[in-house]
Amino acid sequence: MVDRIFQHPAKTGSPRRYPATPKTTASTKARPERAILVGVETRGKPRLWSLEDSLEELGQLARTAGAQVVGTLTQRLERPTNSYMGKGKLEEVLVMRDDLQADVVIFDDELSPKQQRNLEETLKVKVIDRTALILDVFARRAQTHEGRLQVELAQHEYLLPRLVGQWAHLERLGGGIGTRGPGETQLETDRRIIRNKIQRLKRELEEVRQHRALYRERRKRLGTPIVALVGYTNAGKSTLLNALSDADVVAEDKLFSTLDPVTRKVELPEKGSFLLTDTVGFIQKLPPTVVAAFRATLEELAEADGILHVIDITHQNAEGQVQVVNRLLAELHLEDKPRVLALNKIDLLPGDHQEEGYGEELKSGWGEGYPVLISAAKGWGLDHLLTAIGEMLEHLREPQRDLGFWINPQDPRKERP
Ligand SMILES: Nc1nc2c(ncn2[C@@H]2O[C@H](COP(=O)(O)OP(=O)(O)OP(=O)(O)O)[C@@H](O)[C@H]2O)c(=O)[nH]1
Ligand SMILES: [Mg+2]
Repeated sequence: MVDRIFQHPAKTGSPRRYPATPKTTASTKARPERAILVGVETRGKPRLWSLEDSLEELGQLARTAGAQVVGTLTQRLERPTNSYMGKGKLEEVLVMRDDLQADVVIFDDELSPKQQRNLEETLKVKVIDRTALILDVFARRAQTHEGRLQVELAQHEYLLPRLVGQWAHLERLGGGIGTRGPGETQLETDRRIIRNKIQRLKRELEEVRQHRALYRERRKRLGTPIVALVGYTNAGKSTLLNALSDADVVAEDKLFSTLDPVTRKVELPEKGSFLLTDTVGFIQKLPPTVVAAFRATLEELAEADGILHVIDITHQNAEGQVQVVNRLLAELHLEDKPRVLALNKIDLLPGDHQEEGYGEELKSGWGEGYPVLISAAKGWGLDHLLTAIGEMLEHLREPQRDLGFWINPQDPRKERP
């Protein structure tokens, strides 16, 4: 699984290439890696997620990366320690490691290089954090040149500060091979290799971005409005794109099925059409380096005229997911774009969906944007959804009209369209 991003460049004799093909030794083929999940909740830190929900999501990520979850462990602490958790709890992890024959322990936050090193020393087993796991899943999903470049960039940015830890560790053990060198130490050489690689990736991505910008310019000149699908991972964005167009995008019950942007034309019922773009989903604790590395993809959102936010209203933590998406949209300076909220998967809810006024109460409290109830899988509510999108785009075409409602439906001055 994720070990390939920890492999030291010096050990391979050349800069690492990502995504590397995982080794298919007899043992890795025989059984999936057995993983223990560990999470810590610190007091006083504002949180949208319960520890248990967050670990469940971590488990989904781990399974997507090909691991088998054999155990979980949680702790509530004042603040994380130099080893992420308390000494006593670490003893428990050690016992679990042996009892459950675990190959890897996965931590539900990004570990500092120091924490990582301490944990590896204590646990004597592979230690992975949430960021590395997300990057591993991304590496599996990236199909296009752009996607792969972005994942590689994020992986190298992640690796750079962690090289220090690995070598400091060796030095403490009394130096030895790799810690001495004529003129330039091994660590400096490796850092330089990684920095050069980062520069190269950034240059290549800049070319991709410029190409994309040209392409978008051309699309703009054609005058077809663009709507961007956004939402938490697994909310049903790709299923909706498939339902609204003849797209054949992979949609499955896995996190981050989609990584690379896909755009399809969608016809409106009355007249006209728009372009609908499906991109990478969002997730809690998405590290800033990943967001920065995915700039080229996320710029697709910036160019959109409106946003279609897909929400899985059946998810136990739907409200938390919406807040994560809203927060990321604000970080990307997209909070002022008009929005339609597709409240998805209503087929999983009890009740008579055909009944007049069904689910009216479900529509409130989701925050900014115009809410529509749908089931992307069953094709329910799509006509209403298209009408709402059509009206949003209509408002955009007439700049003198007030867009306020689409941005804040709670604003009492605005009428529903
Ligand atoms: N019951 C039900 N399942 C749905 C509905 N829409 C999507 N799903 C399921 O939800 C899962 C995720 O759907 P996707 O369309 O892949 O979700 P996504 O938002 O594109 O997810 P990522 O690309 O992974 O971020 C799949 O198993 C879909 O079949 C729906 O309306 N009802
Ligand atoms: Mg998808």
